[in-house]
Amino acid sequence: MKFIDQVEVEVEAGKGGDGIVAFRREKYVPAGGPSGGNGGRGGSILFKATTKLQTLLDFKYARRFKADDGGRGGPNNCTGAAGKDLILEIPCGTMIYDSETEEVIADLINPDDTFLIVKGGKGGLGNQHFLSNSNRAPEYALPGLEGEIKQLRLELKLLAEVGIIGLPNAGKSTLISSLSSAKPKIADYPFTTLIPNLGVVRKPTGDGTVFADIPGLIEGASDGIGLGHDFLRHIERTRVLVHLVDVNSNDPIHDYQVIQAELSAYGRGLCDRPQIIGLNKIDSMDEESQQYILKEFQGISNDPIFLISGVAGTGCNALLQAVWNQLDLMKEDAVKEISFLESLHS
Ligand SMILES: Nc1nc2c(ncn2[C@@H]2O[C@H](COP(=O)(O)OP(=O)(O)OP(=O)(O)O)[C@@H](O)[C@H]2O)c(=O)[nH]1
Ligand SMILES: [Mg+2]
Repeated sequence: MKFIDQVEVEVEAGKGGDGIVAFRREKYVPAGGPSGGNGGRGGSILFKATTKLQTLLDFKYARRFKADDGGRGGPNNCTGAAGKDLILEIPCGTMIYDSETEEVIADLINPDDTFLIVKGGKGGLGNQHFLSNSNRAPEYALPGLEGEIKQLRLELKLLAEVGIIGLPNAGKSTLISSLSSAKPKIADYPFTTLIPNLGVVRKPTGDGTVFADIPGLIEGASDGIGLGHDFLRHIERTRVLVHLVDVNSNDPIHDYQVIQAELSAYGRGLCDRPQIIGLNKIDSMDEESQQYILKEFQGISNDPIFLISGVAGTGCNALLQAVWNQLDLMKEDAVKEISFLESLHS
């Protein structure tokens, strides 16, 4: 269901104001010259990307947008007021298509990226403009031009629905390569992966879901250490997080908490993203220690927790099933939210 990730809208810029015909009226001047002012230009419509929005839900009900028309010209050569521009905010990562030709018009990725989509019509010229030696009293003025109109399709592109996070070396790249056909570099040192790897993981129903192996999360990432902000921004565009912890580390609970602290320091709802915890690399641990560490994590988190081995594939199906359940749950919530809003509008 693509209710909130895709919408059709119509945008119409304002019409330019008409120019007018007027003549100066002054005391003791029997026939003043032409003084009709030009019309003001119509307002344009711009899109602006913002991190405040995560979905296109706001466009579900308001589908037609029109900027203000320009004002008519006035006497005494006064130009009409310009129509106010209309700025429509959209979530970062929204692509704008022309719905008739399917051409991509713009792709607004970064916060504050702005794009002028339809331009306001020019104001018409007033009669003062047509004064010439052969015509001292022009009796005509031009109307303002119509504003542009476009039919658009907005589509929000998530980087990935599922983000795999964890400290360097937790086994993120190994997991994505075992779940999908992505083949990232894997090595036993931190920062092997420098940019997110994407991989498509198939659900039992056959649909593909994009997973991202998100590297570089370390203590201080939210303060911009390393490429911290870039990585955290990528996480912003995911719906569910798989949080991997290396069970062989000196202090797995501390590792987990470092990442949680970064998510919460970054803000923007990252620490509220549903998480599924994968206690990874259990192939190198005996059963008793596995149960011990599982209990420890159950003591500090209410999220679903799985003992897994990305290398051997142990526990991965159960973890994936939890991911699918979570995504289904979120879709159901989105559908409910929309039916609720629809009931308010009907
Ligand atoms: N025993 C064991 N080792 C694993 C497992 N998964 C990954 N490793 C090893 O852990 C090391 C790090 O794995 P990566 O997949 O590169 O880890 P990463 O989280 O992508 O690391 P960065 O890209 O540096 O952030 C490699 O030596 C892997 O072979 C596992 O399930 N079991
Ligand atoms: Mg990696």
